Amino acid sequence: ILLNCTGGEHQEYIKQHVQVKNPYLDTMEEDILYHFSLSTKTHNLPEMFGDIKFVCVGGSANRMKSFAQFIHQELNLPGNPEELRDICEGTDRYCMYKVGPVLSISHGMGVPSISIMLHELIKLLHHAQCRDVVLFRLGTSGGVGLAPGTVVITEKAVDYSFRPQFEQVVLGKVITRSTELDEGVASELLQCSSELQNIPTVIGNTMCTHDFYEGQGRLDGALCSFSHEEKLEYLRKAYDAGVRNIEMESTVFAAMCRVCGLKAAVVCVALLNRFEGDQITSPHDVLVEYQQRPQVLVSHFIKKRLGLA
Ligand code: R2B
Ligand code: URA
Repeated sequence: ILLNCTGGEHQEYIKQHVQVKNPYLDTMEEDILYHFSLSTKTHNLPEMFGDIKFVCVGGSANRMKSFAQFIHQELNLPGNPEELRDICEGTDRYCMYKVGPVLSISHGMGVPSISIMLHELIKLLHHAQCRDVVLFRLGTSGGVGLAPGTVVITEKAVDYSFRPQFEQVVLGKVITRSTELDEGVASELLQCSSELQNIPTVIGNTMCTHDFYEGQGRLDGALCSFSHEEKLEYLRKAYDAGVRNIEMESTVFAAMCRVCGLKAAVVCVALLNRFEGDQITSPHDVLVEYQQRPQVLVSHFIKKRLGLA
């Protein structure tokens, strides 16, 4: 296709298609997406995934299965949502469900886990020749000065020093990548939240850490090397830097999507207010309802984009 493109068309192609940033990939005869249990030789990826427009990722396999069932209902698609097949059933690393133009995938907890998934997902979208794809991370988080249940649309994903960057060690050296997200998608999501009831939503910065306990200033881990006052001082500094929630994947998610020309957004519900405590004490049913909020919001976005809402 590329050979027949004029300069302008080529630019258009680059803009719309999912780009991998690796010259070696094109020289490979087969690409095995090991953690998905898929391969370019054994699966017809353009046929299986070519119509994907929205990719939703989240930590838990069960939650991403429920999301797939939910979006199936919301889009009024034929067939039984209870019978959705896990495309990655050949592995238990990640689960993946396709519902019309929506792909729902789990990524596990933390940067290393989501990063492996994103390498293979971006290659999958590239091999499948997908165009104009928007990616969402739907997650949970700890709120910083927010009431439990508040949904945070991430403005900037920031690191432990509140910088909008992600550090990756490559060949023993640190490479720094920007974590800017798509402003347009974020404001469209905020607009969606105003059209829904019972989804209190804010835009703010999201801090990504490499640990749930000490890394997030918790006093309730197996180890704790700081005082209650020091914890509050750190959270206060985070708040002053615009941080409204803390989770464990946003920076690498933002950085990888950006490099590959994918529009992306992070939508996480705050399960607690970290100024008030560290343990997650809300009852199970309350937590389940909180976790549905990012799903309802993103589903509304998708339906609007498809002209169904
Ligand atoms: C939010 O919740 C998980 C930890 O409980 C982690 O994956 C994250 O980012
Ligand atoms: N996920 C996190 O990473 N932190 C929290 O406090 C809650 C959920």
